[in-house]
Formats: sequence, C-alpha cells, structure tokens
Amino acid sequence: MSVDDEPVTTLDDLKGDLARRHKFAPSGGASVDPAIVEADMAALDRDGYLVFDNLLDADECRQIKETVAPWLVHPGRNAFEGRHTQRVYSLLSRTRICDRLVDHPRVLAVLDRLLMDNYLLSALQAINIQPGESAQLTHHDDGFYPIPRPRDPLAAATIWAIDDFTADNGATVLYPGSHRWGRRRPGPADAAMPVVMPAGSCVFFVGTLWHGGGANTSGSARLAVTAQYCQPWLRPMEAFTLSISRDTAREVSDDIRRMIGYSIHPPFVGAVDGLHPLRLLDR
Ligand SMILES: O=C(O)CCC(=O)C(=O)O
Repeated sequence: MSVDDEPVTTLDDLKGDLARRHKFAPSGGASVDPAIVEADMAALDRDGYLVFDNLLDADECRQIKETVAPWLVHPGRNAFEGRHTQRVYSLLSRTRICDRLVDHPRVLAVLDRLLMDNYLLSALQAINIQPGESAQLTHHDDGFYPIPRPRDPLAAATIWAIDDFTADNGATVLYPGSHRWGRRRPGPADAAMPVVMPAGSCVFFVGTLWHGGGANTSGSARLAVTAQYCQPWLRPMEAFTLSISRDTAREVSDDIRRMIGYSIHPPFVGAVDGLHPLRLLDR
C-alpha cells in the first residue's frame, strides 16, 4: 500500500489508526456475550461498581497466595499505604501468576466500553491488610488527575479477593452511587458498604467511586490483588515501560502487551522514535 492510499487530510483522520504493521485488534473481552456485558454496564452506570463472583477457583487463589507470600515483607510507608498493610508493586515484572486477572475477558469487556481503545494498565499490586490495620483514607482512584468532578471516569479498578473478604477483615469499603457526586466527599450520613465476597471474586469500580481499604479487626490477614486501568492518554501510576523487560513483554498476552504501553493512542501518543512501540519487540 502506498502512502497516498491512506490520506490524512482532516482532524478526524488523525483519530483513526494510522499504524500499518500493528493495527488495533479487539481485546479478549470480545468473547463475552454482549447481553452479559450490557447488564454489567447497566449496574456500573447505576452503582459505580459491580462484583464478579468466583472467577478464580480455590487452587488459583492458593497459587497466587503462595507466589506473593515471600514478597509480603515491608509494611506501608505511610497511613495511606497502611502501616499494617504490605504491598507488592509491579507484579507483572515478578510473576505470570496474576496475568489472568489483568486480562480476564469479563473485565476487558467492561473496560472496552468504559474507556477508549488502547486503554492502559495503571497499576498491578498485591495488598495484604493485616490484623490491627485501621480504615484507609477514603478516596477515588482517578482523583490525582486534576480534572474537576462531576465527570466521566478516567480510570477503573478491579480488586480481586484472594482471601475471603469479610466485614471485619479489611474488605474494600465503597459508597454506592458516589461516582456521580460532584465536589462533595463522603460524610457520616453516607452509607458505606463493605464488599463482602468469597475468595476468587472481584469487585470492579469506576475511578470516580469513593472507596477505601477497610479496617481489619479480625485475627487474620486479607490478601487482594488490584489491577487498575486508565485512559490511553493519561500517565499510568506504574511506569511499566520502564519496569518490564522486553523479554517479559514478549511473553505476556497481546492484551497485556497493549496495556503496558506497546500501543498507540492515535495519532502518535506512545510512539518510540516515530514508530509503533511493538517494532521494538521485532528486533
Ligand atoms: O485494599 C483495598 O481494599 C483498597 C485499596 C485502595 O483503594 C488503594 O490502596 O488505593
């Protein structure tokens, strides 16, 4: 195909996929029955969150737990990370065990409708809330992007229960419907809801929903893995293009590769030396 076969003469042309060799392809979310995804989207629009029950089996949860256990060493460095909470960052560069959470079709199907093509992975971490931890400061995950509310979400998060989430072991606490709030913050009169769910389940919520990690007044720890995603034109929280080697980038799924930065937000956002970043992996 010659250059003239793809004229770029209008601003709308610049919104299209200009890549030649590495065209955008639909995500694994395309395999999910559209009727199921429409129901998920309706719940998300109404409440700001939805729960996917039992997407992982007990064996998968056990494997994740065993894999991350040796890395659960350091307590948080401030009250937000949690003084009695251990976090493992950049899980993608350490193990393949959580890949299936990051690119789960039910999650991608919702992200495909919520965010723009080539949305990015913003964070992937394990969060182990230990007994004695107090409730985390309530926040919404896209609050550090300085764009005033009310607005559409710029990001979305999943929190996967690797242990059962109970009302007293630190289950994520959220404020249903708070994604629609303007400038106001949760107060004592607002109903907070702990996301009680069995291990292997996942709560998905939009970046505008107020929430926080719960207090752990039980006798055992609560392990979760959170994968967070953002619009393709925003800076992700974790710099995966710096933390993940090219060998690892070759190993992961097409969807994960796209989400860690081997993709372009048209026309040129994410390019490397004027070329599609996937060209780096051809070498
Ligand atoms: O661990 C949780 O349940 C929530 C953690 C959270 O929202 C955060 O650290 O930003």
